[in-house]
Amino acid sequence: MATTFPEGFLWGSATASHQVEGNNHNNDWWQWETAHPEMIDDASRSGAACAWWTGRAEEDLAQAAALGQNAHRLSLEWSRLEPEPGRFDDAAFARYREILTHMHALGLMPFVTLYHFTLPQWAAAMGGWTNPTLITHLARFAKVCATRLGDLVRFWITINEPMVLAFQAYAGRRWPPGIGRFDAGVQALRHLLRAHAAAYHAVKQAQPAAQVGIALNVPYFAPARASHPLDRLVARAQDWLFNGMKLRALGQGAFVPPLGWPVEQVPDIAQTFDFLGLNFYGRYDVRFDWRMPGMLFGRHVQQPTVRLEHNDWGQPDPTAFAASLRRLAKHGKPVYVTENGVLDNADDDQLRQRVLLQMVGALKRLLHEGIDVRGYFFWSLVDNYEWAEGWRARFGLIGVNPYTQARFLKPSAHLYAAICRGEIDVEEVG
Ligand code: IFM
Repeated sequence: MATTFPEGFLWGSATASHQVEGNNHNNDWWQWETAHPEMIDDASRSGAACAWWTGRAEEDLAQAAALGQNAHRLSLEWSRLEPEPGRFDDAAFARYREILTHMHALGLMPFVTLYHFTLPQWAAAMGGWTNPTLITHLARFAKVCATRLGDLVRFWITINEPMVLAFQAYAGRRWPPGIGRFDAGVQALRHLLRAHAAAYHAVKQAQPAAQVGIALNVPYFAPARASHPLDRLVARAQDWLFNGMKLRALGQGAFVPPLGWPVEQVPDIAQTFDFLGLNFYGRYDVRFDWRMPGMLFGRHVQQPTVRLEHNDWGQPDPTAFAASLRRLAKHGKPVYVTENGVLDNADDDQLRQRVLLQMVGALKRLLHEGIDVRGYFFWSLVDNYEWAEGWRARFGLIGVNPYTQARFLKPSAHLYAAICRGEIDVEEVG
């Protein structure tokens, strides 16, 4: 029996500019990789990445379409399109038009992210997201993009994973600018959410029929010992910090930071989305640990029954995935899974195949419950440059050797193709 997903359901995969295009030498990440190889696990650089800018985009996207996908999520590289404040580059716009036109010809519905982690160097030099001026800069960029590309793009995503960025780059030190102060993280998140709202209105103004959303990484935080009061408390605190705070701002227009920080009413942020995008990687089991104030006294522990080579993304648990999706759906707008995937460095990617089947099984269950999920984008179409993990962490359906640009299809690419084409009946999970 064939898998029953609604007519028009979008099955795609996702990528981001810096991770695939190559030679994005005018952004903050290029500068960071060059100046701080010690901050990248394998000291590698993005370099030519997957060579999408110089022509490989067409080939990989054609492969996605041949594998039964009908949508693709990519991002625009701000540093290419606006290399200096207020100066927009016609050649870069032309290249994106070429890629987007090609996607339409292949039957791939574009979902386009305006800002996916990389800032033009001029914006980074202004202090990045500690500087509220970036709010109007992103809004202007959004308006120009919608004006110049709106005939090819109906679905826009303003910002990718604002909280991950605030956490890694401002509260933490792993990503540029590597400030490492909790207050800088809170400030960056506030500015990012305001920039999202400003970009939302800017796109709608230029292109009223556009559907504009935001991609949120919403992991599931569970107490490591289910009935332990301190584990429960710290799991809730981490959930508030990582998930609750941004969802409250987007839903009700109140910015409520933890630890006694003042509450700020931000009504201009409330309801600034036509859909919500869920990026889901895993469940974190949180155990109270008084030695970890920076993590709100919660340590992430791995259940002894789970074996993963890397646990930074949490346990890829379908029940937790379903809970995060239900949580976003409560906001009353359509939901898209804008990213879901798992690190698996093995060429025969058995873990990736297992996880894919479980997550699609959970999705099927949610659709039967009546949850308004309209699409699923696997992260990622191709192995690509994984930020602080460099080339060491592989997430692709298609294997890529960044040094030779050789490609190969992993078993998960074929499995996903069978799912997209409705050729296998995935078992419901949950
Ligand atoms: O590669 C990243 C992507 O840029 C944002 N979401 C998570 C992915 C895997 O870590």
